[in-house]
Amino acid sequence: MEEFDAVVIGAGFAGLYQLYRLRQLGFATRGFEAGGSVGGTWYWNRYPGARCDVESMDYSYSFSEELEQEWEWSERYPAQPEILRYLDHVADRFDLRPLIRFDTRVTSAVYDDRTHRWTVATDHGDTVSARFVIAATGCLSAWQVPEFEGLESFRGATYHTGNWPKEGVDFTGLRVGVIGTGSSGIQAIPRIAEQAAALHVFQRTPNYSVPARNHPLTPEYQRSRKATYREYRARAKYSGGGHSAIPPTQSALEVGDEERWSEYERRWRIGGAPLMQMVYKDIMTSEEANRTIAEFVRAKIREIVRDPAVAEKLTPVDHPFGAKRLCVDIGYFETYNRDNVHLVDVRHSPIETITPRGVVTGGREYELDAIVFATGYDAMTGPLLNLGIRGRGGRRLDEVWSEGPRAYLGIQVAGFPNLFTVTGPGSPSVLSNMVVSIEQHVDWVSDCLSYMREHGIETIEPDGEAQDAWVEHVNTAAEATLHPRAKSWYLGDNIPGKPRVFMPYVGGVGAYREKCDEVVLRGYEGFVLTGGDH
Ligand code: N01
Repeated sequence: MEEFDAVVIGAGFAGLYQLYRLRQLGFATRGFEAGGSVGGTWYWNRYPGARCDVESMDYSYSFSEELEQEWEWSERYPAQPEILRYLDHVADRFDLRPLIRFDTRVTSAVYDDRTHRWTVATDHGDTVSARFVIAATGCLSAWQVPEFEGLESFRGATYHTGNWPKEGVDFTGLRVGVIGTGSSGIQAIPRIAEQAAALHVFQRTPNYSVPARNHPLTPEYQRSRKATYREYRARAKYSGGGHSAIPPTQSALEVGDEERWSEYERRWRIGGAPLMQMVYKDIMTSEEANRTIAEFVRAKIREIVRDPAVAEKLTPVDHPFGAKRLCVDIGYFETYNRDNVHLVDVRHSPIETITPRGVVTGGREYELDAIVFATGYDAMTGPLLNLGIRGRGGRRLDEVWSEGPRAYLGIQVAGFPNLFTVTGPGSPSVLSNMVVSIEQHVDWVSDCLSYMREHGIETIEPDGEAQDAWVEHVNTAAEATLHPRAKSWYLGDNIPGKPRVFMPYVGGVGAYREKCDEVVLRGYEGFVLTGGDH
């Protein structure tokens, strides 16, 4: 059995940077990646319209000034092929590929109480031993197709946005059904509509979406941003969401109706999520404040969509603005003005069955040549539970988390020594610019491993009480916001039977970073370290 200091699972933004850091520190490391190349979410999500909703100059690594200066982004919001090119470039520039076994899925990771080592097995028959396992498996990588009756009988093609064919799909002249109107559906629908003969959108919950106002980046803009990149990055690290937008101090309710409306209008014209979410300080904490912006977006939908009945169906009314992940689109609502696009409400009459010819709902069969599932993910916990993790005493992670995820700082789980989760449940993760959160976690883990080596420490894992207190804090923080007022994947609502627990930490990346640093300064407070001279 090959022996390593560490195994890193996943080769997306998190895995690549983790491999880079560990090699730099001289740890013998093996990476495993289920995909055929690097990229993680950007390797799999090749659906038409796939694009990041964080601006490209923010959604990029900060660890290398040279990389930061030499890479040129072409658009305000990077499209999937460009992000994948960037990650390919990173893998080559830092020579990371030799560390990774591609097309290889980890099937189990089992801790040995006697040797304090992990045995990691894969679907390719590899079995390796490592002191540390670092799950860089992403928060949104376990795609899910609901269990529709008759699905396997469908004679046309089926796709999931999160597992899109590498060679692409040509929908020209086809009758296409898209199920799901979250971020993925909202991006894919306008592009598929441009090709399909007829597009049926099966919508269960209408969503809030704001325009991206995407545009090419001029060389002058890039030059000016790059001139102050360091200061900018420093601000982002201590911000709320991992970008440098200035946090509002005013309440939406302190402002007159007209002034507030025109501020929303101004920001709608500029486009993008942070600007719309951060207009006033109480948008996500006060129902009344939230209603003002929800009403604004509803009015926009009515203004854009010509058919009032369709506009009505597209209008979100059952949850506050931003309580589910806010979508960012390019021409989404406008798409419903096309003659070939038909909106089917499956809230009131859910999809009954899928037949060889199409989808049945409301007593009608919609004949289709292809179905696109934009139905989301078993978020945050799914990718970890799929690894077959067994910790101290052979305890399975899925048993330990049977009532919802419990982790200390979202980075380690009591009972699973030397296992680290990059952007795990209980960390800001999906509520932030992921790259900022990833770099912070990877740096924390790398420093921790160095510290352990320096002091001869054998194992690290959370103390149960510290973990309980953190989980409690994460829940209390979420309850102070409007997030729990929506059914969302943040709470596991999209997976039947999944315990309803708010998984990401709403406290912001700056406050969270300070907490993580403070824990280290206090000698890894809340962690149990064994062996060594600490
Ligand atoms: O998934 P989702 P996603 N019958 O879970 C519907 C990130 N992301 O892939 O809302 C009918 O949000 C479901 O309906 P409902 C981002 O963090 C980022 O779109 O549960 N419909 C919903 O409409 C995002 O939040 C980017 O009622 C069913 C949809 O499927 C996250 O990934 C781009 C159904 C699922 O929406 C996930 O987004 C893309 C059923 N049985 C993704 N089951 C950017 O950066 C589910 N649905 C821009």
